[in-house]
Amino acid sequence: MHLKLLRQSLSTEPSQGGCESGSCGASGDRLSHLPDAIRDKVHNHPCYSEEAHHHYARMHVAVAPACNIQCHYCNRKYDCSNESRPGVVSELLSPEQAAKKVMAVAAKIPQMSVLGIAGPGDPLANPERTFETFRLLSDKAPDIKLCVSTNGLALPGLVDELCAHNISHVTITINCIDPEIGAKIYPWIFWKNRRIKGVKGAQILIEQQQKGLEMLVERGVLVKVNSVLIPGVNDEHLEQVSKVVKAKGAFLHNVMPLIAEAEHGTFYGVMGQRSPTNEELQALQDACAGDMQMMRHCRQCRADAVGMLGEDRGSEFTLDKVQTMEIDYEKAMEERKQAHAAIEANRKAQQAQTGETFVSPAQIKRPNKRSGITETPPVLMAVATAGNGLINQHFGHASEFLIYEATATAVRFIGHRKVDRYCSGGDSCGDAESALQKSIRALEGCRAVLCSKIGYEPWSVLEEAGILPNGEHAMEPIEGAVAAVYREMAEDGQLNRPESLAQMTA
Ligand code: CLF
Ligand code: SF4
Repeated sequence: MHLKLLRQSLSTEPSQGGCESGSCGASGDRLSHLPDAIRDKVHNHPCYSEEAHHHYARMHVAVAPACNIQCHYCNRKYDCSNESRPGVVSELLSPEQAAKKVMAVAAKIPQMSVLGIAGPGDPLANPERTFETFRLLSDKAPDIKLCVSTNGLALPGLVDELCAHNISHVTITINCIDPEIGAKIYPWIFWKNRRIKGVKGAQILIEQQQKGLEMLVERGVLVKVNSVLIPGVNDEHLEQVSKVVKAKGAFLHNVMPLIAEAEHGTFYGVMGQRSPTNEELQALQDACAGDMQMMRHCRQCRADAVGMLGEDRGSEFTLDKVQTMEIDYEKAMEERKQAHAAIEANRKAQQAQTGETFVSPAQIKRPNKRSGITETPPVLMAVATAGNGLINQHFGHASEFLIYEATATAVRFIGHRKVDRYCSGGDSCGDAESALQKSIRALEGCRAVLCSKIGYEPWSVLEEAGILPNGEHAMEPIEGAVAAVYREMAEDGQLNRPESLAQMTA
């Protein structure tokens, strides 16, 4: 019984029944339900495995400037917002410059495991530049996984070439399967030397995306589908999209919130189209999760992002800096191999530790039914982490918090929330008060925040706001710590509240 509950707590998604097959070992390896070939592909890919993103880094190279469609959430002055966060223009690289940059990053960041091409336009609308970059890298950095993200229009015609370059992971952005909805997202596509507008253009795009998905799955490439959630446009449609792409063999579905700021000059931004709230995003992800594995840890990276998801070390690797770097790639590859072996040993130890520390909250006293309380409610907790799957960051140093939901039987990751750092030390504390208030707003709905340390001042303010600061689980694995805090709250009677209050946390 205990092991079963532990396994549920390690799952990133509600149980699909896979654990009952006997394939879940006591090791707590949460990818163990996957066939070996797929497990090999995802275990160190920070986007395809939620747990891997605590340990491994990715980078993008911006080699693809052109695009063959127009999305209403995109302004070409900025990166492709299918896979990127608009806001800063990436430094465009030639394939040779890109290859050199990848080798420099891979030599300096031992966690690096994946190279993705995701813009700033559409990689497959720039096939020569994209494939030349992949060709150079397969030669020079054969241990790096190759990944690409596309709007899908040119995909079917390039599937063979993608496979010839050993591209193991492909993301297709599919926002709809209904051309009427598509016409509200894509004003035009460029197809066979003509610009095709409205429903007709959207119809062609959708057909190409679906065909490309089927072809990739047939060839054993892992496909992730990204969808931009646009309230009032495709919000009621994406559950159906999820069902269809799952049926066609997509491995993962990543529903991302629309980013539409007027200052980005996009059609949606200028028209005042709103972005979804955290609650709307989570509700849709939960609705789709019944049908397939959902990605919830996407950071909507830039087309030249470098580092762990959520951090951007691009400024350490600008073109001028990279040009002057001396790289002994053979040596770097060997060092990375050792670093990855250490990461894997650490992951195993953490999973074992989680197993030892995790005691099911279901084993604690049940609430008294006469009080009108029927069940300990789910609780949201925020976690400050600097990586490695541990509670290892000072509250004031966090620029984002991971959000977990604990229930009586499971702990699951549900997303992240960005904040302004409350404290950067030294003389920069002038804005601390407003930054703290913003953090508190960002943590709305959370009952606790787990961090390695926290100062007295923010402690009091958080407590007053009903968010319990907790520094008692510093350096512990996240899921085990969240489960332990839930148990402590339940034992203290903090969860024994009338149903009306309990609903506030869900
Ligand atoms: Fe890059 Fe995308 Fe490959 Fe990852 S990102 S091409 S699959 S290596 Fe990842 Fe960034 Fe989200 Fe993309 S967090 S935006 S899903
Ligand atoms: Fe912009 Fe990307 Fe859409 Fe092209 S596919 S219009 S680059 S968001």
